[in-house]
Amino acid sequence: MTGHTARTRRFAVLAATAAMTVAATTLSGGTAGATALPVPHDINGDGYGDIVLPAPGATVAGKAYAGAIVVLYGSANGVSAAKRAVITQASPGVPGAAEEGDAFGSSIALADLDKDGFADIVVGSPHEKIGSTLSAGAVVVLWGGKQGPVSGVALPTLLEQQGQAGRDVAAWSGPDGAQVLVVNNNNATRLNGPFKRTDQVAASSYLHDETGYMNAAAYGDLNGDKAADRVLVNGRMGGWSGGPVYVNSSMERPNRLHGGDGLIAAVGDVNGDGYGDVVLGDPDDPHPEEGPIGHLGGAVHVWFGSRTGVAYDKAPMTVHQDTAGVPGGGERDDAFGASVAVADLNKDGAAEIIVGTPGEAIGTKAGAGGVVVIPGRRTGQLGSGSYAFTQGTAGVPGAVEAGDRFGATVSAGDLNKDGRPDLVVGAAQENGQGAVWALPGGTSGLPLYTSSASFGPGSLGLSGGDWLYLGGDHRH
Ligand SMILES: [Ca+2]
Ligand SMILES: [Ca+2]
Ligand SMILES: [Ca+2]
Ligand SMILES: [Ca+2]
Repeated sequence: MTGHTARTRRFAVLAATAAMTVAATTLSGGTAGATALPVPHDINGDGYGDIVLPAPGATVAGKAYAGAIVVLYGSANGVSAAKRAVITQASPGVPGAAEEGDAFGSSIALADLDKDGFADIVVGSPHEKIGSTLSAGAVVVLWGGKQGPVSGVALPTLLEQQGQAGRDVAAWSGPDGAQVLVVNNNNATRLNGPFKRTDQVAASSYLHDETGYMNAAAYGDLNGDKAADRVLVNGRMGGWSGGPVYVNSSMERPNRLHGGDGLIAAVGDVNGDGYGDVVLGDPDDPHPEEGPIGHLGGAVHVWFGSRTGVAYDKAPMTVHQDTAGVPGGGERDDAFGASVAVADLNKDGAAEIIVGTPGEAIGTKAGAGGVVVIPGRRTGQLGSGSYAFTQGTAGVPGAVEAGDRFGATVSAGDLNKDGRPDLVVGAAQENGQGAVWALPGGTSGLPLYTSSASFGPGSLGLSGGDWLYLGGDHRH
């Protein structure tokens, strides 16, 4: 893809509208929030993990950028376009109405919120107009079930006046109950369960009040108590390459990670000690006026969990393309860390970090993009044994083209019930509209490139022009 700058602006105007009240300390750059691929969960209860794809720029009944999501149901053969559901705000049972620029599907999270055995889908539409407020944002839950999602409920977002509620969402279901985190422009709201299909969600709490530009949220278990720990990531701020990061923050206790810096987060047990670790993607190059913060080409930072959670005063372990064992080298605009997922691909007990580098040049093709997998390990510096793949890897469908942004989003989870996580990769600008790849995990942990499949808007029945963002992109 090339030459779509004018349309980017059109999307930005349509989709971002008046709520672009970016804090003065924010560097220019990101407009919409984190648009990531969720971790697969079983939505229809057949035992196979299902993946939900964002398509926030899809046209719905003539409404440009109204947005859609696509459920690809897992099976013994993984996912296929034949077993899918395309869901929009015009679908029966979905709260709200499909309107131009809503960007439904900008954020997605999966968890069994009502604990009926079917995973439920939390979907944000951050540019939804509420009353006369443009881009107030809205979040809905679509209930999982045997027939897939056929009904849903709107969640209270509490802080609509902040704008862009649903920039990102995270969801949790554990022995301690269910929770949803809703990120808006400057803040985040936690919604506590119980979530019931028959009731409005009752309990909600105001969560966080640091001045800033909130970008992303994640849940995990950092101290082994099987209860939810929350990670919130600010957007770009002056003096940082990304934004500061907060763990279990509240109005009273911000709990900011020392030197914490990134744009997106994922949680998984990278060193196999039973405690979830916070993995941050920090894709931005050091800013010339702000000093040498960040790493050229981007980086990933890991805070290790422990019995007492993450150590706020400790430095993280940092990995980038100039770390020994990691393929490639850090170059301007690689955007290593633009997407991260954590999953134990080779089943050795230490989870791998899957990192997107959507800005990476492949040969002479600028911004073609790639994915790097960093093996988890119990001790020592992460990096050794890393490997990378692109659309040019033998067996991977597609071709390396400039500006595809392959790796703009990544996810991992078992879609074919063989016990091994499969990889899902988005290329935000494939043919200008985006596309998604599913790569089955092999016995060695390496993806089975020759068994992988790709899905474009046509194969999924989506309509729309350029900037459809099938598969998402963390920075529109
Ligand atoms: Ca399923
Ligand atoms: Ca459920
Ligand atoms: Ca750990
Ligand atoms: Ca592993």
